[in-house]
Amino acid sequence: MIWDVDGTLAETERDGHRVAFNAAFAEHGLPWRWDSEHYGRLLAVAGGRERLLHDLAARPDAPACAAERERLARALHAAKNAAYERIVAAGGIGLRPGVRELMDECAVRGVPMAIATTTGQRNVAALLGRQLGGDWPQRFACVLGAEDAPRKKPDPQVYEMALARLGLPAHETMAIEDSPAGVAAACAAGVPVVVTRSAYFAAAEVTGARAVGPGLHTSQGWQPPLAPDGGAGRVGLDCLAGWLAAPAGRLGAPG
Ligand code: XBP
Ligand code: MG
Repeated sequence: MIWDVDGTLAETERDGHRVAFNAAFAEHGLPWRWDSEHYGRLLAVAGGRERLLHDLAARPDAPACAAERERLARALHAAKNAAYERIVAAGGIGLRPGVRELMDECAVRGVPMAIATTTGQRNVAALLGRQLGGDWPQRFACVLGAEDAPRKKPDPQVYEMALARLGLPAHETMAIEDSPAGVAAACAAGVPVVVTRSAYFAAAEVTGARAVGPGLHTSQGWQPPLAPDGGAGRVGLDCLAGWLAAPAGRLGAPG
């Protein structure tokens, strides 16, 4: 089971990374603030530093020189990550409903888990340490982030590395993702993927996912519809296995 982080394990973007970017701008005495809508548009660019550079390139009051923008983006990104760690360490962002239950089920049934994310290791550790406890790394066979896979999603690098570390062929794994870039990355590595829609990608077109739905906590609103699950009322390993047995499709509309 290969987990994406931002948007999938937790709704980290709007109330975490975005707020932290704004704190970094303020710390640097910059007047810029990203509102929720603007940040939603910027999420088309994967990677916080890359996102920042993309925004700076369009700002008339940002440094005109590309090397200077690079320097500024590095400093702001470091300040953003420090602010993000503070937000999640304070418990400001919980796991999405159903995530913990599926992780626990994986543990009970001996299904190895991996993390494959575009964000950095420290951000993952801050979130999961707070939400799962200090022994959280023991739950995962590998945790791969920006430092391990510098080519960001939709590049399949992080998924290819996860397969190598798990020592499994792609068809024996699956990914849980929330964004079109994440789905594209998993698909390009041959990893079957199920989408739990996050706030920012609630209506995004998703191509190649085995199933798309509102979250792991519910058996309602999934496309294709959930097979009877014995009354658990959530998405468990048996439901996921049923979807994986079906061919990939084009599941665009929100379920
Ligand atoms: C989502 C991203 C990340 C985060 C910010 O990653 O694109 O860039 O928005 O984190 P995923 P950084 O969905 O793959 O977990 O600033 O550390 O990049
Ligand atoms: Mg994501």
